[in-house]
Amino acid sequence: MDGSDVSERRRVAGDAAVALAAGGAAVAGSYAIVGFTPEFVVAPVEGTLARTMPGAVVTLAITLLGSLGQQLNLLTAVGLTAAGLGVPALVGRRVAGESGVGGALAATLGTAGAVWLLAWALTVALRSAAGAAGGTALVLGLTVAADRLDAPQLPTDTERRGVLAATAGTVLAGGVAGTRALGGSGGGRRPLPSGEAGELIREAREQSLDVEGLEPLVSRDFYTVDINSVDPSVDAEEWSLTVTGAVDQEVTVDLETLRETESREEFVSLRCVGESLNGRKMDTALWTVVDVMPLLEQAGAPEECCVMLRAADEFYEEFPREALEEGLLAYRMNGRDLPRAHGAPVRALIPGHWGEINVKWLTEIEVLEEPADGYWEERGWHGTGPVNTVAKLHVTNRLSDGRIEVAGHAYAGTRGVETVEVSTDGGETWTEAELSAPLPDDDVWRQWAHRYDPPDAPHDVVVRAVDGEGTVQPQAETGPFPSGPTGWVTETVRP
Ligand SMILES: Nc1nc2c(c(=O)[nH]1)N[C@H]1C(S)=C(S)[C@@H](COP(=O)(O)O)O[C@H]1N2
Ligand SMILES: [Mo]
Repeated sequence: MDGSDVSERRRVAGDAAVALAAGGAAVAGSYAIVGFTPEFVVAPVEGTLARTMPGAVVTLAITLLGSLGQQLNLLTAVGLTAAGLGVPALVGRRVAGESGVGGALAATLGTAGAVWLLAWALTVALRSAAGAAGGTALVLGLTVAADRLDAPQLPTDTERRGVLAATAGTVLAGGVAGTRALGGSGGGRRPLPSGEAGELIREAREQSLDVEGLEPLVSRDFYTVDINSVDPSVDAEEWSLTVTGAVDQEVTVDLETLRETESREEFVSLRCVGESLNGRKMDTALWTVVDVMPLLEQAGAPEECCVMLRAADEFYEEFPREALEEGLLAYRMNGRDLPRAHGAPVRALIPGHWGEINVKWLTEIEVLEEPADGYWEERGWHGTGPVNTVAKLHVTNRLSDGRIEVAGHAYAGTRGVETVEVSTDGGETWTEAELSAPLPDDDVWRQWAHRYDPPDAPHDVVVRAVDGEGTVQPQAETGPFPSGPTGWVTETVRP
C-alpha cells in the first residue's frame, strides 16, 4: 500500500464523517423548525419502518422490549434519515474542496438545495425542508470555511479540520433543536377544569384510597400506545368522520356538529393487550362522549356483522358491530380537548374491550358484510375482544406501626370488579382487600389495598380479582401474545 492510497482513504473517511454530520444537522434543523410532528423528516421513515416490519419481529419487540422497541425503531429511523440526507454533502464537499471560493459557495448552496428537495419529497413540508437544508448549509459552510481559514490553532490537515468544523456545525444545529425540545415540555400539575368534569374529577380524587404512591382513580399519567413514534396532528377544523361501506348513504360529521350533539361525561378505563401482567398500560380518565350508534342509524347501516374503524395514522381495527353498540366518540379527556397523543380531535371508546380497538384520530367507520383482519390481527394478535380480569400490585409500603401495606388497581371491563382477594402466604389463605368506592360508570377500574403484620421471613403476596359475574380471575399464567396476559400477580415481599 503506498502513501497515496492511505491519504485517499483518509479523505474518504473524512468526507463520510462530514456527510454524516451534515445529515445529522439536517435532521436537527428540521426538528428545530417543526418539532416532533408528522412534518419532521424522520417521521415518514419511522412510519414506513414500523408498518413494513414483519409482525413476528414487532411482536417480539413488544413482548421483550415494551415501549423500548419503538424507541429503537425511532433511533434507527434517525440514523437512516441522517445517512440519506448526508449523501448530497458527500458530493458537495468534494466539489467544494476542488474549486475556488465561488465554486465552494455554489457547491454549498447546491448541496443545501439537494437536501431541501430530498426533505421535501419525504415530508411535503416547506418549513421542515428549509430547516433540513439550513442544517446542511451550516455544516458544509463551516467545513468549507475551515478548509480555507488561515488559523494556526486548528489542525493543519484538511480532513481533521473538516471533521472538526462539521462536528461544530452539528452541535450547533443540535443545540437549537434541543432548545425547542426543552421549551416544549409543560410540567407541573394542572388545576381542575371548570364545570361538571371538574366536579366529577374532584369527587373521584376524594374517593381514591389514601395510599402513598398509588395512582389515583383518575390517572395522573395516562399511558399511550400506538403505532407511531410521531403522532398525527389532525387539524380540528378540517377533521371529519364518515360512515362508509355497507350503508344506504354515507354520513359525515365534523367536530362542530359533534360538539352540538348532546354529550355526557363518562369514566372509562383502557388497558393494552400487549402489556405485561403487572404492567402499567392500564389507566382511567373522564371523557366527554357522544354515542356512535345514531350515526350508523342515520347511514342506514343494516345489521351487518362487523365494522372497521380507520384513523389518520392509517391504523385500522375490525370488530363485531355488536361491540360498537356501546361505542362512544370522545372529544374531551378530563375536561379538556383530547390531547394529540390520545387521538385529537376525536377517538373511539369501546367499553370493556382491549385498548387497541379504541381507535384514536378516528376518521372512518366502515360497515363490513364479512369479517376482516385489523392492523394487529394481521400481525397475529387477538386483541379485539373484552379485556381479561386483572388485579395489579404496584405499591408496597412499610407503615410506621410495622405493618406492610400492599395496593394496586383491579379491572374487569364492563363486568366490573366485585372483590379483590389478597394472600400473604403464597396462596394458602386469602383475605378480602379494601376497595375504593366504585366510580359512577360501568367500564372502570377500582383501587385495592391491604395492610398486614409481616412474618419474619420473605413471603409471597398474591392478588386476584373477582368480577361482577362472580368469576375469579384465572390462575393460569400466559404472556401478552396473542390475547392478553392472564394469571395472578405474585410479589415476594421482604420484611
Ligand atoms: N389510530 C390509532 N389508534 C389506536 C392505536 C394506534 O396505533 N393508532 N393504538 C391502540 C392501542 S394498541 C391502545 S392500547 C390504545 C391506547 O390508547 P392511549 O394511547 O390513549 O392510552 O389506543 C389504540 N388506538
Ligand atoms: Mo394496545
